[in-house]
Amino acid sequence: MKIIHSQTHERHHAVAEFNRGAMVDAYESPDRAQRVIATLREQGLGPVLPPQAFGEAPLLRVHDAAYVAFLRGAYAEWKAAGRPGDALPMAWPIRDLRNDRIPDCLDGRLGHYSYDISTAITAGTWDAITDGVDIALTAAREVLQGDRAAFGLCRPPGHHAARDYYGGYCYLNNAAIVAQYLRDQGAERVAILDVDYHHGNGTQSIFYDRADVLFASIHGDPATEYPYFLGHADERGRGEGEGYNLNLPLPAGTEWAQWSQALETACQAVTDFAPQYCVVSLGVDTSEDDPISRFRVKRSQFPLIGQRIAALGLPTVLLMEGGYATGGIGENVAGVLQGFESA
Ligand code: OKP
Ligand code: ZN
Repeated sequence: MKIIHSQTHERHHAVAEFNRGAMVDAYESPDRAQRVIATLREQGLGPVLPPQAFGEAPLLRVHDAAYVAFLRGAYAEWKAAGRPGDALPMAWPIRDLRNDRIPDCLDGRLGHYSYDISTAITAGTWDAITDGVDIALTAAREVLQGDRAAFGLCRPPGHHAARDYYGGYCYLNNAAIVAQYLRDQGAERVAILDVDYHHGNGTQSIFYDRADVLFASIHGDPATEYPYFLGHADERGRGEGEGYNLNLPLPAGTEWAQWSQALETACQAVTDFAPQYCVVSLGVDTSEDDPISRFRVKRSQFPLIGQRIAALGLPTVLLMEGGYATGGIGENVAGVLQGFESA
């Protein structure tokens, strides 16, 4: 299958992230995508193609225009204010604090448009995230034009980003933008299958009221895992969207036997939905080696994920999300893609 990749992601490089009371090296690093592309090439997957430019229209179908303008300018504003390092928020409008007035000052807007402190806006963030959207859309275009599947090697990931806020290392929601693009190109129904360890709260939020995009996610139980505040099984969609959101939270320590049962449930829901396309939020942080996650999927089991997704029999756009065990990230992604192709 075609792999869409460019090196622009390297411009997004957070100096450090706040974790459990200390600043540590950022887990979401350029090294991740470098290792993935190196392994995919070694294993003869591909061809590897560069992204085409789609402009801002497709991302504005999903994201708020003022939010996008904020992302574009935030780093320059931060530097103009004489701040050191990367742009980080300090305060957020929880519960009865106001969301309806966007503060004038930069610190206020950083808090208004974000929900955690782990998601730095760096000098090259805008370049990397807009290139990531082009990567995702280029993969989608290949599938629209008849390819069985394509892989977009997006970095940073996207599934925690909602219509007008960022967090969880995510700024623009690549999977949501692709699903909307496929709809706009004429697909009636699109399924998004999210197999990243973390709940795709941004994707859920974007499509929560809609019956035309199914969101199905297998993830660490938010009672104990990031993003903590969304991703429970009782979130089933709202209004017309009721019944089109499926969360399958699993406990820390979950191994293949239980995880693969959840995959079966999610895949059955996708099949019942009868979509024209499937978009996969492909995180490999379900690995037993992942430093920030707590499932126990083994390297030898990643091909089985690809096989099961291929068995849906749908034109499929696979997009990179998480995976922080840099030693095995390339092999695990390659395993999914090989499994898909062998099915
Ligand atoms: C992104 B994706 C604090 C730990 C919080 C945020 C995890 C984001 C995961 N430093 N980490 O879903 O792989
Ligand atoms: Zn994740």
